[in-house]
Amino acid sequence: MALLMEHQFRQLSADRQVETRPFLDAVSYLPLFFDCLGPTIFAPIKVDLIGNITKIKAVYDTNPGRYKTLQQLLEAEKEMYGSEWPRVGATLALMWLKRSLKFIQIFLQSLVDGEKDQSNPNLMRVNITKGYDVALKRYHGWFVQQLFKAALYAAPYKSDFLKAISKGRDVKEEECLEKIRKFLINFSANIDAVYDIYSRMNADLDYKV
Ligand code: 0SG
Repeated sequence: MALLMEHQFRQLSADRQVETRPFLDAVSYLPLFFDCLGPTIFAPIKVDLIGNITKIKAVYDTNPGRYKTLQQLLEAEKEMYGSEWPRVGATLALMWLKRSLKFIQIFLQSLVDGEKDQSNPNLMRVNITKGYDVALKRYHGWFVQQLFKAALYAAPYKSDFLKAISKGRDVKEEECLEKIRKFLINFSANIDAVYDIYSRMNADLDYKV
């Protein structure tokens, strides 16, 4: 759990604006999360996630003052790109990034809620599938959905996953789940706020890859 707790997301202020810089700092550690699921097989997912983060950061770095919050960044791109928007620039990258973050959120929430396959309680397929169904499935065509089903069998046991996110330390399951619960408070609030921006600005797209 050390992996997540050392890089907590910021608590949002009352206006629920997500500041771009701290958000990018916090998400930059999340690709490591996929190493804990399996460094080789999940490498393409990690690459996709790093690509999203790099693209958003590149836009932010051109004018940190103008893009102080994620909402300001989307508003600026909307004006800049006209009819091409929102399938362009950092807006597109953040649209996909938020889905990967939502996958992680729902998966971890399901783990801490104790959802499990009663006959195989050390497997995480129930939790991973819930994350996938909520966050990603509707944006994936038949082929990618089949890849997901196959990849599910390469997912680690829960005990090994919890050890990996605890940086190799042997921690008690309940202790680790309690830390995940704490991590999820700010993490979930940030993700919900990003989803709200896309919904308010009508910036989400429904196409499948
Ligand atoms: C889900 C399948 C898991 C299988 C894992 C095993 C093997 C890997 C095979 C590769 C498949 C990886 C899945 C990646 C899919 C990507 O196509 C999609 C869409 O990606 C976006 O496409 C990019 O992220 C965008 O990048 S951007 O920053 O430049 O804007 C952009 O390129 C966009 C295309 O836009 S368009 O040009 O069409 O307008 N990515 C995802 O779906 C996110 C994947 C996260 C998966 C996490 C969950 C998996 C957990 C599995 C655990 C068993």
